[in-house]
This record gives sequence, C-alpha cells and structure tokens, in this order.
Amino acid sequence: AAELARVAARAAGDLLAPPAPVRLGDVVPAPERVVPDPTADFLLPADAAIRVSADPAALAVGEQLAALLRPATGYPLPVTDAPRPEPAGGIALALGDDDLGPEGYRLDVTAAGVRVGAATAAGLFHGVQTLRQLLPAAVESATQVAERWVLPGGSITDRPRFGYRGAMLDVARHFFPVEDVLRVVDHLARYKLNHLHLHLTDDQGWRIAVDSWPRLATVGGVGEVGGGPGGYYTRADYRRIVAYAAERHITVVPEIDLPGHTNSALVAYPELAPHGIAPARYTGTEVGFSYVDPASERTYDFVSDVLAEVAALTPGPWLHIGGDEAFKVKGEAYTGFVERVQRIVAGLGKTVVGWHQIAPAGHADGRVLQWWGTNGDDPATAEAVRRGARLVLSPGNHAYLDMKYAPDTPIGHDWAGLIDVRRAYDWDPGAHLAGVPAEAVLGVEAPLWTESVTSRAEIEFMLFPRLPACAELGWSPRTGHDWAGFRERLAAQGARWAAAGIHYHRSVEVPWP
Ligand code: TNX
Repeated sequence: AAELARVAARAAGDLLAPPAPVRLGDVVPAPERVVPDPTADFLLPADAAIRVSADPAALAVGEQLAALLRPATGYPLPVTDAPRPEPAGGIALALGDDDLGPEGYRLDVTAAGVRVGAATAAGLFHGVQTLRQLLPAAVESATQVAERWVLPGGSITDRPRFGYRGAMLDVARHFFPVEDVLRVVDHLARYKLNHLHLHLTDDQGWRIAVDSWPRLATVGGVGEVGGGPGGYYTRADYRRIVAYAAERHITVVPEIDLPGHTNSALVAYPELAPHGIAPARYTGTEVGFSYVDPASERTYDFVSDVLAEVAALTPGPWLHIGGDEAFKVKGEAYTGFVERVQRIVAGLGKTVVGWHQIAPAGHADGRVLQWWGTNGDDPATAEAVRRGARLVLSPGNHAYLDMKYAPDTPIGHDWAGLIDVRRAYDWDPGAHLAGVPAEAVLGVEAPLWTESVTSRAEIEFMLFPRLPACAELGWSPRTGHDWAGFRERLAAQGARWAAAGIHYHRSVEVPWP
C-alpha cells in the first residue's frame, strides 16, 4: 500500500510539477552554499518579465540575461526597472544585497519566481551565469526549443575565493580575429572568470597597433607559426575587445613580452636589435633567442612609448611586461632592465605583472608575479613574495591549456606533462608554493599558448573541459573541493556546450551522459 501510494504520488507529481531536470547544486564553479528546496521548483512562464534595479549597469545585466534566454525559449522577456524589484512570477535582479562582497550574489528560486541579489552589477552578472546553468541544457540553443523551462527550488549564496581568476590567450604565435577573442570572453564569463590576459607580442608576431612605432604592427604583425598571414589589432579592435570584456565584468591584461620574445619587433625596427642587424622573420616555435638591447637608450624610448599607448587603451590596472625566457639577457643586465621597466609602468599609473622570472629584480609597489613553474619549491619566487610581491598561479603541469590531454591528443605540447581534467583540478592555489602564504595569492590563470592552436575550434578543444576546472579552483571554497563530485557536475556541462556549439574534448575521466 505504501508503495502504491508512492507511485500514485509520483504520478500526480509528474502531472503537476515534474522535478527540474537540473539539481540546484549542479553548478560549475561550485557555489559557496546551496540549500535546495524541492517543493519550490519554478516553471518560467512565457509571459515572464525581468525586473531590475534602476541602475544602468544592473539593467545591462538584465538585458544580457534576456539575450541569453530569448533564443531558446522564444519568450519576449521584457526588461523593466523598479526601485525594489520582485520576481512577481518572473525574474528579479536586485542591487542592495550589500553583504556579499564585490562579486558575490544570492539566488532564490521559489514558486513566486527567481530573485538574484547582489551588491554590484558584477555580482548580478555572476548570479545570472548560475541561473543559466539551472535551466535545462537546451537553454544554450541558438534556436527555439520546445522545453519546460523549470528551475530547481532553493537558495544559493555565493562569492569567490580569489579576486583574480583568469585565462590567457596567445594571439602572437597564431593570430585570431576579434570575433574569436570575443567568443573566448564569453567562455570566461560563463565560468565566472574575471581576467583575460592577452599575450600580444612574441617572436612570431606583434599584434597591437602602436601609433608612435607603426611598423611594429604593419611589419611585425605579418606572419605566424607555420607561415600563415598573421595580423594585428587596430586600436579600435583592441578597444572593442576591452569594451566587450568590460560588459562581462572581465578585465583585460595586456602583455608586451620583454626583453626576450621580441623578434617581430626587431624585424620591424632593426635599430632595437643588438648590433642593429635586422633578423629574419620567425615562424618556428623555439624560444629564448631574441632580445631588445638593454644597454641601448633607444630600447627605453621604445618601451616607454609602447607601454604608454597600451596603458592609455587599457582601463584595467594591470600591465604585463613578460620577462620570461630572456636567456640572452643575464644577471644584472636583466634585473636592471626589469627594474627600469617596472618604474616605467609605475609612472603610467599601472601595476606591473610579469612572469615569475622577474622575481630577482627589485620589488616595485604591488607587483604581481605570474608563476608558471612545475615544482612548487621555488625559493626565488618565495623570496620575492617576502619582499612584497603577490602571485597569480599558472602551474605549467596543472593550469597550462596548451598541454596535451593524453598521448594521442592531436595538438599541444607535453613539456609540462599530460594534463587531463583531474590533473587540471587536483591542486590548491592557496597552498601550492612552499613558503608562500595564501594571502599573497591573488588567484589563478590558465594560459593557452598557441604554437599548435590555429582555429576557434582548436581553442575550444583545449579550453573545454579544463578551463572550468581552473575556474572552480579560483572561485569555489576549498572545503568543497572534490574530484568525484566535480566530474559529475562537469559531465552535465557537456550537453550545454553541445547546445551552444562549443567544441570540447570528451575526456575519458568524465562520465559524459
Ligand atoms: C613557455 S610559459 C613559454 C611560452 C611557450 C610555452 C609553451 C612562458 C612564460 N613561456 O613562450 O609558448 O612555454 O608551453
């Protein structure tokens, strides 16, 4: 009889309110706190409205939410403002929940609708990314789908563990058009990453227009690994990327790699080359052979002019000066060069970021080292931290998106090992480096070098599913870190990527449905 009653109840439940296909906790990155209420699932009605606090940035998030939901649902989803927005059978995005920090949000799903509350538009934006994941995967479709748009009932309270959560795209080894970069921005936003580092210059190409040194782009921008045409971003292109990222609460970190990785600049301006001799264009993949002459004053004119223009185009606080693999500039020539460039950056009102090779150079206020080592016992970096440096962690053997997943991965490197999803997930940014306290860690970044990556599809293949793993390390509380749970949640993302037309690697470690 009890069994019969259960079957009957289930049948009645199926008729009245079939359970949401997604559970409230099925979110990547995992939220700080999830309290499901299975009695409070919400079916988004066709006439739902989006009500938003009367604030331009919040209204922009409301429009972004509507733009996300309209194609698949086919619903009009009008966006209106209100002094104290309530769900009223739809979705409310409310500012004024001031206890959640600069990026936190709370999300409540009840029979009355969905309410996202935050202190900032960035918080609302992150809440919207969660809301999106709570709807059936078909919500990612670009065309209308017949579906019951149910959200699971309950409450989420969420905020990030680290303030810096990023990914890097190398647009120098292969050049990618603006549209591809914007698509990468979308991928970052989906997983609550908030920094896009653009590796804009390298031996194979200079990818940003500089008015005071025009040949950098027009001559230095020609070519790429393998001999393709290359290209560069005009100032308008770059501004478009920066603005598109800013609308998604993502800060662009531009990198001008110095003093090595500069062959393309030397091709454009041989006067910068040691002995003034123009090198040949380079389309290979070796590193460490090129450098601007640290003993020449002309070098510092070049660096000052370039960094000033890039700084002026970049609203974010960071300027990345590279500093890696300058094998031919050694000892005091190297540290002296870095210290002088650090002063140039400070003079432009920006905070310097550099690969961790700059550690031995003197401290500059607030400077950030991006650590890409593979052995967490790094006394030089720990010493730089003691002198005041902060860190962004990109361990080569966990966070490098250009490493192969497995021996048969068709593209990618393996110098830092093979990185399948578990390896990408199983490390702790707060405790990775010996002698470095968690407080010195600003966060994480997953770099994609593109020696072997030539298209948007290949970018996505290397990002998915590892980028979400890095995103979770940057966002979610360490107490919830759990590979078994993560792989299940990640598996459920696959249907979303498929619906969104995102290429991804079907890692054998993940139980894709
Ligand atoms: C090392 S990581 C580099 C890059 C290469 C990458 C390939 C770093 C700061 N420098 O120049 O593209 O390895 O994995």
